[in-house]
Amino acid sequence: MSRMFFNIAAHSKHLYQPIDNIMNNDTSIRKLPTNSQGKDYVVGDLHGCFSLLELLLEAVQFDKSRDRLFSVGDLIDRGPDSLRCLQLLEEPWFYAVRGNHETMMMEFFLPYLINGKLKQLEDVNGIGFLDYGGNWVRAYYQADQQCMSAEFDRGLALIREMPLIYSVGEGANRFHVIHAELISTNYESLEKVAWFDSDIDRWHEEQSIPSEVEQSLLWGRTLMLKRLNSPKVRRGLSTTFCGHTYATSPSQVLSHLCIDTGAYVSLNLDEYNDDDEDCFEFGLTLFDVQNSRWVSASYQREELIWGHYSA
Ligand SMILES: [Mn+2]
Repeated sequence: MSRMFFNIAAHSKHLYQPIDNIMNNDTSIRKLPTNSQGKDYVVGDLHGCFSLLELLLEAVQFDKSRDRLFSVGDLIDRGPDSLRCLQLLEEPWFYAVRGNHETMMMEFFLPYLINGKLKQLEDVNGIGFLDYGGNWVRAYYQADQQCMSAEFDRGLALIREMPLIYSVGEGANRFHVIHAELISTNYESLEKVAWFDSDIDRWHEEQSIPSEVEQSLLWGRTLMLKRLNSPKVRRGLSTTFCGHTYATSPSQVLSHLCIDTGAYVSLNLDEYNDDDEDCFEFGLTLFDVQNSRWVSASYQREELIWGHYSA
């Protein structure tokens, strides 16, 4: 896969070129063939919890020469190593869709991306990014030069190329990776409406995702919060790995398999006032697509939790 970068390097302003579009929309949906050489894994919302991912990759003996790791997005914010997680996007075996946190970060830095200068690191456009977990970026602000560090700029450039949907393989082996959900915004007022593989194929052909679909992909919580007694599998929609809304174990509704189990929640359980024993199940989950097995690592427990998922 080719990786394209745009030059936002404020420290090399002679190379600076203004951008007219915050995201590279040509790559909103990426299709990949089945991995015939190795295994495919999907990991839940990393939120900077890089060390948990390292534990999991070691536990499954992830083979960087043959296996692929997909991410449901939200690589950054809240946890300890946000930039390190973003830098995973440079690895040839790593494929992440854009989450609402990457989107907020790009919107926050839009004036910087346009001007190449950042006079102060304040939330002037009202997005709330800094308060919503983005405070870590302060460490990379170079006030004397009114710009971010070079490695941070590189991370921003990587975000611009993140798609909203990865669609992998064909037929019965097909699966998708998204951040939140593929559900119509009219879901509650109308009949159940989950989008289908055929919609994804059409958006891919048209190289355009409708804006209301993009909102659901980034922010939707209809499925995970309402559950709605819906069947686990939605005919016409292949297994769709997603995150965004955490639970204590992977669960499936209308073909959406949510694998966000609250990695950053396990970082500081006290904040959540959760007396429930279940809280030790929070962590980062890595899902083995072909074998429907998963493993979870947490900051609050030494041992990994292994599970097998059956629809
Ligand atoms: Mn999210």
